[in-house]
Formats: sequence, C-alpha cells, structure tokens
Amino acid sequence: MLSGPERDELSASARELMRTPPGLVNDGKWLTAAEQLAATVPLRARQAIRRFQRDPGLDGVLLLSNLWVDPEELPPTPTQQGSVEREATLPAATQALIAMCLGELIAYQNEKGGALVQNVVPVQGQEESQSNAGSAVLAMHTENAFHPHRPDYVLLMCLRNDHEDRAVLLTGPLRRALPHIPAPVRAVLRQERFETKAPPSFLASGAKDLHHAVLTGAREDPDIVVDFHATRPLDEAAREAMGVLRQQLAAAAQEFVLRPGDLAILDNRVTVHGRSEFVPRYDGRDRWLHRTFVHLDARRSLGARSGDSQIIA
Ligand SMILES: O=C(O)CCC(=O)C(=O)O
Ligand SMILES: [Fe+2]
Repeated sequence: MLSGPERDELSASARELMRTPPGLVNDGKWLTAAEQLAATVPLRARQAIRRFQRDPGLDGVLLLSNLWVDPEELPPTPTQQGSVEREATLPAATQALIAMCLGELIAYQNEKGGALVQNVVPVQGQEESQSNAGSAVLAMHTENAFHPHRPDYVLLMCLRNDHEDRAVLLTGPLRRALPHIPAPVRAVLRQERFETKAPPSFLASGAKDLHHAVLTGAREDPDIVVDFHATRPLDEAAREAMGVLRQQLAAAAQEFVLRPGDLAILDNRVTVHGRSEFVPRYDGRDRWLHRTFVHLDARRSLGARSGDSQIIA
C-alpha cells in the first residue's frame, strides 16, 4: 500500500514520462526514459519489488495498491478485440515504471501486435472464450505456458473493476500446494508427460505445441508450467497427477478483487492464475486491466527477437 505522498511521488514521475516524446509505449526512446525514471519510483516500493524478486513468498504475488488511477478521468473501457494501450497515458506510464523496476518489458508479436501495455477487457461475443477477452470462468494457467520464453512476471493493474465488483483474480500458489501433493504424484509431474497447445495466433506463424514437464527445477521449490485449459496429459498417470495438482492449487487459491489503483505482480514461475466469471455490460464502464509482461534476463530471448527490440517473434 503506497502512502499518499508515495502515490503523488510516483504519479509525478509517471506524468513526466507521459510528456516524454514521442509518448508511445513501444518506442525505444520512450522506454529509455522509463528506465531512467524507474529510479525515482518511491523507495519502499522498489525495496518491496527487490525483495519479491529474490523471494516471491508463499503466494508468488506482490500487490501494490493506491496507485494514481482516477476512474472519473479515464476514457470509456475499450470494447474491441485485441485492444492495447500504445499511448503513454498516466496508467500506462505508471505500469511501465513499475515493470522497469522488475526487469525488461517484453511482448509477443503474435499476441496483441507486440504491444508492451495491453488491455484486458471483456469483448462482446467472446464471453465464453478462454482468453482475457472472456467473462466466463478463466481456467488457472501459467501465462503463455506453451512458449519457451514465457514471461517471468505478469503485471495486472486495475483501471476499473466490473459493475458489481464480482470479478476475482484467482491465483494458485504452487509453494502452498506442493506440501499436499504426494511424492509419487510430484514425480510424475516432473516428467515430460504433458503437452501444451499454442493458441491459433501463434500456430499460424509456426509455433509448436510444447512437450514438457509440469514441475522443473529445485525439488522442494520447483517452477510450474501448466494451463488447465491448454495442457494435455499424455497418459493415464499424467492425467491423474494433473488432477491432484489442480485440486491442491484450487484448495490453496488466493482471491484478489482488484480495485482501481491496485497492481498485482504475479511470479509466473511459482503461481498460476485465473479469473472468476462476471457480467459485462459493454457500456464503456466494464472491467479494465492493463497487462504487461517482464523478463528478468532479456538476453535469454535474444535469438527470438530482432536486434534490441523487446518483441519476441
Ligand atoms: O482477468 C484477469 O483477472 C486475468 C486475465 C488473465 O489471465 C490475463 O490477462 O493474463
Ligand atoms: Fe493470464
């Protein structure tokens, strides 16, 4: 929770960034300014971010609240498919500053045109879709689980919640669930007995389905890669193991009703996330989040990007 003075300090930096030419989020010069100004983010927030990088805690979520978002000043919630925030608005600049404190902003050419700040909004006709445009229950997932260069962190900042304050961001923290998963089940989850489908926009440009283990890395504190909509177990034991994992993640689930000015930072390596259902009205007042992805080490994806672009092909 930012104090009043901290909120004003951060919004002053964000306003300065807004005014930096050309005022476009994906522009290299603007991003350099964001990187410089990230050093002016209030100290306590930077300390919390640094601590979270080293140890994401049991929940794998860092919630920053009381960021400067005034729903009365905002334009109507976008309604179109694939909506992004190319312009350096105050919320987009705020999100970019926080993201720069964490690492390198990245995006995917095949997802929302490679925009570094994207809009998560309900889209008419997409109610049932298992994507950020839907408003039905969104199954728990690792963000871009199918992708070898999936994000390390996902930032979700709330500009508006739904009319009834019903939409809940759900997280499934692996660190809380793991102790309840029997060793033989964990052993199955550590084997490459799972396949995660790439979404159609990525398949069209040659992405492959990922054949993978769900748990990797340290035995007592592994990383997780799973999407309960897109990951398919390849045999019966793998199916059972995924069922146990799903159950234990649900039992450990944390609920976040994001309100304007709340920003959730999810460690995409140790927590999965999803969303409850809600009822959109498409009246310009619907739920609206900004989403940004961050890599800790941009060098790892260098071969998948062109030059110093932030965009993964
Ligand atoms: O709508 C939400 O709270 C989360 C949506 C989501 O999973 C995402 O945008 O990656
Ligand atoms: Fe997601």
